[in-house]
This record gives sequence, C-alpha cells and structure tokens, in this order.
Amino acid sequence: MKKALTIAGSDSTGGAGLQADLKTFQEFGTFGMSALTSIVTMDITDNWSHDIETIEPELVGKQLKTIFAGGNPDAIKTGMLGDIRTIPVVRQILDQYQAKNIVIDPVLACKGTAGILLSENAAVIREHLLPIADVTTPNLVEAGILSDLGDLQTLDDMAKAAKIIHDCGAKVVVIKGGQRFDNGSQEAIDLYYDGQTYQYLKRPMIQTPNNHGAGCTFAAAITAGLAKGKTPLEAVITAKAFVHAAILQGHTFNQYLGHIWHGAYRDSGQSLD
Ligand code: PXL
Repeated sequence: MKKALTIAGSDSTGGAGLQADLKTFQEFGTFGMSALTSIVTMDITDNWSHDIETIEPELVGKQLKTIFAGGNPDAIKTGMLGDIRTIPVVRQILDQYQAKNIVIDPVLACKGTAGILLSENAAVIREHLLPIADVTTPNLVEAGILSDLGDLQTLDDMAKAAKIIHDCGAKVVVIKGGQRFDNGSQEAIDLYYDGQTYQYLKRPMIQTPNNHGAGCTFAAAITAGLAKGKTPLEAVITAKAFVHAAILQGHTFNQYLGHIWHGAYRDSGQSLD
C-alpha cells in the first residue's frame, strides 16, 4: 500500500484543502495521511468572506514527526500552510527525514477572495519550499506572485513565469491556467515545464461555478500518482483527466460555492492504475 501525506488546511465544506486531498488519495488507492496547518471558515453573513485560524508551527511539527514515525510517505503534498513560521518548520522536517516526491501547491489565495494570505508567505515558500519541490502547481495568480511578473495574460507570460519558478529550484512547474486564463480559445490550459520543454495541456473549458476544490484536487492527484511510481508528466496528465471529470460532476453548495465531485472519475468506470 502506497502512502500519501498532505500538509494542509481544513476546508470544512469538504471541497478543497485537506479534505479534498484525503478524498483524492483514497480515490487513487493510496493511504492518505494529514498534518493540519490551519482551519478556514467562511461567513454566510458577510459575503462568504474567509477567515483563517492557524495552528501553532510546533504542533504542525509534532504531527509530522508522528507521521514519519511510521516511515516515509511515498509522496507528500503541501497546501495552505497558514502561519508563515510553519514554512521553515516543514522544510526542516522534510529535510531531516529525506522526504521524496514532494508536491508544493503554493496556496496564496482561495477562489473568490483576494489575497487572503500575506504576500510575505510567497517569498518564504519561494525560499524554503520551491528548492525541494519535485512538482509545484501554482495557479495563474500564484505564478504571477512567485515569479514577480504580476498579471499573466498570454501563453508567453505563463512560459516566462514557469522558467523563473523553475530557476527557484522546482524540478517541474505546472501553472494551472484554469478558468482564470481566458485567451478566447474556450480551453482550460495548463503549462507543464520541466526545465527542458514546455507542454501546454488543454481540455475543453467547462463553464461552471461549481469548481471549488479543483486546484487542491489536481495537486493531490499528482501526489498520488507520484506515490504510485508515475513520472511527473504521467501523473500530471492523469490528474488533469481526474479533475476534468470531477468538475463535470460538480454540484451547488450554496449561492457562493459549488463543489467538484472527487469520485467522478471512478463513477465513470475508468481505472486509476
Ligand atoms: O483552494 C484553496 C484552498 C486551500 N486550502 C484550504 C481552503 C482553500 C479554499 O477555500 O479552504 C483549506
């Protein structure tokens, strides 16, 4: 049994964050483990504004040591890390245990909210986590911040950002264009860059508001793929198909939010081996 670990925040609605990661790991037949970094709540009386309660970095560290006491996970994902001081703690422990197959999802914002994490987190993620990333999966906004290029509007901008992020030490960079990147092609375009070649991965754009959790689930699916011994490119291609199916089967949660369905790929009868 392959083991996958997520170091992430809780989305109590169950679509994104740690909940999405564990559901996705299970769908891939991997054994999911988690270290909780933060708890996100949303306020129905205040336009669904997000609030993040962070877990003390020391407690995040204790969770990780508990997990590693059972041996190294086969792959590890980081998502929302909450407290800025948690970031070097995570790095130190991953180094200490010589962790392998690390996916860094540099969560800096949630859909529907602008800049909910301090911009200082970006610089600390760049310094401490990108150098150990086998794969990093920024969305368009995060890639703009991490690369210092700001607003990414063209495929060429995406390629430039991917190169800069790769130069920070991440072995593979996947920029999630998603619904934010609209060049009129009606396609959801992600850019895969491994330091040698740029590959644009395209799927027909699904026009739906029910896509909460897509980013976390994509990175979790890549993590599960790596845990099962896939190459980064194979893992990314499967993850994209998995998320595409999940968005197609999305459902409304309330007037602010609709979730993807993490079990959609399995429902369609396709195998994840
Ligand atoms: O989608 C980014 C994200 C990551 N992690 C947690 C979240 C969200 C968005 O809501 O709640 C815990």
